[in-house]
Amino acid sequence: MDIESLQSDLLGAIDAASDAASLEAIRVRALGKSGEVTGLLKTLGAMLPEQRQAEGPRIHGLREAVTSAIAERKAALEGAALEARLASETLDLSLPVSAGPSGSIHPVSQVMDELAEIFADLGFTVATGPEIEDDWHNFTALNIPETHPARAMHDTFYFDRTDAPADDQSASRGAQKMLLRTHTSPVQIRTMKETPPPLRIIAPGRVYRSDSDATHTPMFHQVEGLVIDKGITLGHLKWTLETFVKAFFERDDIVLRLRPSYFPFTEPSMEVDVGYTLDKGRRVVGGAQPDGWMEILGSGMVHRNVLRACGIDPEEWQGFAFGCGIDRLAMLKYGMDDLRAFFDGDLRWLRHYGFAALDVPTLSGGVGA
Ligand code: 2NL
Repeated sequence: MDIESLQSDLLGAIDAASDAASLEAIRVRALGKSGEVTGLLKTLGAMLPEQRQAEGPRIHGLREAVTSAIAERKAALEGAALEARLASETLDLSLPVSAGPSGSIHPVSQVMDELAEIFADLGFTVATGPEIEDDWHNFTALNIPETHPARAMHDTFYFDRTDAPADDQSASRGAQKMLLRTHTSPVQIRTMKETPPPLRIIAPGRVYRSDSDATHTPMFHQVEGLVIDKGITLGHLKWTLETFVKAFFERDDIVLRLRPSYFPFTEPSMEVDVGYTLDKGRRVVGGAQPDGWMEILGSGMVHRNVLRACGIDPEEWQGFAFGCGIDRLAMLKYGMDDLRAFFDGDLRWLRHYGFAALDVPTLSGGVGA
């Protein structure tokens, strides 16, 4: 066959190829190892120089024409295939979903909801505030002196910037250091300054300390409670904590032990232990005759200096406050042993310990149910 008719033959076949496979078959037939064009190229070696000069450009021209025709046809076929796919794979976003949500409620969120519910029954509301705080609200107003170890760099995450907007306290002190709050107490400070007593609030949320090991994470969750009223005593504090712990652990045989302690913001101050009993070597909160004690809370009567800093007259108003770690409460109630797993985002852990997403987040969804 001469070169012209071979070329028109091949170009015709390329044009007629209707899919990638038939196009590939033509490429092999023409340009493959023993293809027709390849065969012609091989004949060049045996030709006399003059003959090669005449035939060479014609055979190379044939190869180029076939190669570019194949490339063109390939692009056209791929374009058409994409168009067809786009047309067939349209997504109707208005259709109803076929599966329910697959996420779950994190144990920390579950416990926060439980706390809000328990304290709502006792007349408390939930207060929130900024996680980026200034020195005054996080420390000074809480009667924490400049020299207190809690202010040291190794505990507190400070920001570089010192040009905080000056409020009425800082105006006389100049620019304030900004920091990540180390407890949720500044929320209560803000509430006391803004809302006249009586007050009953809890402040749950994230807090930050520069600390990281098996039992400490640099971010953790805390809940604090505050009551300000007339004639408030340690008796009110003790009853409130007992009522709370019984409701949270869903049993009545809870024994609390109050030990004298020290916090700069309360006077007197107490640490609260809860009795546990051993069940196959595991500590379980509760039991009328405890096998041992676990510390779960810090508390006390609000220091007069704190009340004064918030513009409340300590001769007229008294109060109690308490604070505890939410992550630890969750571990005790739901039997988790590694704090760090809380913040790993491991889906297997979340599926195991998480709570059903559409559950009403109440005590009835807890261990008792
Ligand atoms: C602990 C101890 C505590 C408070 C927090 C507080 C807040 C204000 C005034 C007075 Cl605004 N007190 N909070 C009181 C006692 C203890 O927490 O060990 N937390 C993990």
